[in-house]
Amino acid sequence: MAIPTSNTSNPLTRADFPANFIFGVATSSFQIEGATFEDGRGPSIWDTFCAEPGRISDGSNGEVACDHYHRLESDLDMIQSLGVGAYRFSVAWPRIQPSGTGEVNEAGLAFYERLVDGLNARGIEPHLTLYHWDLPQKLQDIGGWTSREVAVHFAEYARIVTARLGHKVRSVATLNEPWCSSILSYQLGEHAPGTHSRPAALAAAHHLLLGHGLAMRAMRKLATGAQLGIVLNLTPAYAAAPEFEAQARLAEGRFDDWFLGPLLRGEYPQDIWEHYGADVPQMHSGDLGIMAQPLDFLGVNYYSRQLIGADFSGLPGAEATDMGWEVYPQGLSKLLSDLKRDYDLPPVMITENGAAFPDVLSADGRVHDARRVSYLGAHLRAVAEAAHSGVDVRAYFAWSLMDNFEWAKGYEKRFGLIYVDYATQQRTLKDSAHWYRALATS
Ligand code: IFM
Repeated sequence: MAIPTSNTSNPLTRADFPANFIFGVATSSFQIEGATFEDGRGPSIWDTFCAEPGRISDGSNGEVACDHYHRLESDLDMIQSLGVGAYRFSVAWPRIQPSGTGEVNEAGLAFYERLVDGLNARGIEPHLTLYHWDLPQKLQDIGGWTSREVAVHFAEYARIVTARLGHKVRSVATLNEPWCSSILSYQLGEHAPGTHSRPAALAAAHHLLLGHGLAMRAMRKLATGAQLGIVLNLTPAYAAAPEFEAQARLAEGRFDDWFLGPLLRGEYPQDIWEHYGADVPQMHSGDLGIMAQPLDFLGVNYYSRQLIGADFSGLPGAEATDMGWEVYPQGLSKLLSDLKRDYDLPPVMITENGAAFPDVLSADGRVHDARRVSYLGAHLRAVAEAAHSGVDVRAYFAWSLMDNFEWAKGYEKRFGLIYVDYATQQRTLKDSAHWYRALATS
């Protein structure tokens, strides 16, 4: 394997990555599918949230999105045209169980089976995520993730999907970014259900991890051959000056270790537990043991770092994406080496990495997104370097396959390798897509 250098004039090739390294692209159900009321799908918390005035900055919703539900075959061809080896997608729970429990909707299962069969027929590995935030509304009506019962229902949903598709997919991840579906959703109020309570958020986080553990157990019993794991969004914290070290530790502990600890060590980080005081979740004996199921992989989503004690925009050479997030590939290097140092780490897949920029379709019919090419190149180089220094990292999924519904930011933020004209649903490969294909097929 060639030693990757930080010299950007030295282009990356497959040879910079371990043999069998997988290059993929990722999406999630609510962000691309549309067809929210078709074929028996029940309402989700995101349908409800979008209907509340002021929640989504452009006032949009997921009813049409990228119309992927109706364009499945041509979208599969489009993925194949990228030359990637894998596609990560999520299953919408309310398509499978419209009420979150009980009755199973065959049309929902059949849709994802067509998707998985279509990927396999095209030689693309399917990587399935069970929960990317579209909770059935009926389960929110009993408290959502603040209710312990929902963890039990999640395990049953996981069993249903894995019994049908587990033998046809390469991996199954239980949850995508539980920090977002707990803290961002129940404490910071930015995502559905949009509440503002720290105890509720910590209860939600606890039940999400419990649901993960119960689902892992149920899926293991099925022994389908799929690799089983979970996806976390991890964000290393840096202190801008020595006097901010303690705050940086707190920030990283709350964001990363609160989830990594129960999953990989069977314990919450003691310092953060004490910091949360009376807000900590109600635990039943045995919960931590359930959460710490052996993982076949850890999915890592990385976008940026947290800088504590300063505003990064004041730093020389600072660059921000359209989300206002700092471009900081060194954070991914630090994250991967810290994970290896601090935890008994299973194999890692980078399940999301990417950037939003205000892309435009040019008169020449192309989208010249040079900043995205540079962002992806720098982060992929960090991954190659981490692999070279001994981190067992096996895959990289660019976020995202195509522009899509960026949650509370609606359709205004474009993360895709493929440009979507929402008026016509026409898809156009951006320069970054051509660049990524050249790398993946090099
Ligand atoms: O679009 C999201 C995705 O759903 C989860 N991870 C972060 C992405 C960009 O914000």
